[in-house]
Amino acid sequence: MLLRVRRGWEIPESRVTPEPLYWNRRRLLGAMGTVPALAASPALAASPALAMGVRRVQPAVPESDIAADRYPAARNPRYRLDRPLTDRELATTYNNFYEFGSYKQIWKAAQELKLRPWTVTIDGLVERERVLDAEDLIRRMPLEERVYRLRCVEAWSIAVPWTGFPLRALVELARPLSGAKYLRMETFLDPDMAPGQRASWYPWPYVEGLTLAEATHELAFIATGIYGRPLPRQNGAPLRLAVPWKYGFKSIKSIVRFTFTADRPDTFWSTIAPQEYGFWANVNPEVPHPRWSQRDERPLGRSGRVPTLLFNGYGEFVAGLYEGLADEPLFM
Ligand SMILES: Nc1nc2c(c(=O)[nH]1)N[C@H]1C(S)=C(S)[C@@H](COP(=O)(O)O)O[C@H]1N2
Ligand SMILES: [Mo]
Repeated sequence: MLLRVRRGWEIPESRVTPEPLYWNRRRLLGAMGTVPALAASPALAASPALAMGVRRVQPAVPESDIAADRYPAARNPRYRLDRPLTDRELATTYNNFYEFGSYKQIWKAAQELKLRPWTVTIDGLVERERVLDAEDLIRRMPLEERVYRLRCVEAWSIAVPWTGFPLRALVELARPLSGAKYLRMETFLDPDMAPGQRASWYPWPYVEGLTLAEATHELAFIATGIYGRPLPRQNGAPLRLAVPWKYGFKSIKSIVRFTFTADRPDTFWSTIAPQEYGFWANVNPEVPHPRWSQRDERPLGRSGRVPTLLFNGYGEFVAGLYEGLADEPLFM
């Protein structure tokens, strides 16, 4: 049978890191001597278990308190999973958020993310540019819960209940002009707060983009919460994108700006490694990454691998978006 089962060690972490500067980073870590200390987080410094030096304590992962009274929201039953939910513990302590470091345990460093004030700018080709307070924006949106899968290009995956609102609701609020063809999204820029942003070889701030057809597709979601509570900082508080048919790097975290443009925006990863990460980044098990196969994936918390699905299993929803675009590199 065609199903190939692989073991975790067959794809070493050094090969699945989505950037070509692995050795630079190793050199830098060596120069720094240590990885960032737990004591950097006031919330953790106060933990008696850590003060006593107890190892392997269950981290009490703090969540944000933005519009906390709006949670939990009713689950939208339209979106279903083919697998169990990932444990909250895992999905909130194994993350990619390069602003806080290029290792998976950035959740500690990410507690430095200051959520108030947080403004969201809507600009570019819109009827009227505006700056909104993130909490006000979240409060005026219709919150719902959706269980979605997320497939990282590095071949690990999670299945989580996001709370949030359709990106289309934000596009409608923005009233784009007819010349708008793309939506560009940008993460905060604050190297004092986010140590990863002091790494000058990255093109900060993190930028992602969608076509307007993608951005107004029913699946495109702005997550403001997870597991029935506001997002923890490490998962992209106060608001982040969730586009489950695309590789995880499209789902940009901690957004401060939505810009409507006529031209396709340059994105963070496609600027760093254009031969490896493209604009479209739709999941396809048949199209390998230049350095590894995308045929299967490792769901966090489960032993063994499962087959990766075309459009991450969302083909019935999204395949129509790409008709007539066969010449585009849709799957990288
Ligand atoms: N701003 C920002 N957004 C980001 C990233 C990042 O490094 N910075 N990493 C991306 C990648 S590669 C993945 S897989 C997902 C991970 O989301 P999670 O940590 O909530 O599972 O966030 C994406 N959004
Ligand atoms: Mo990723």
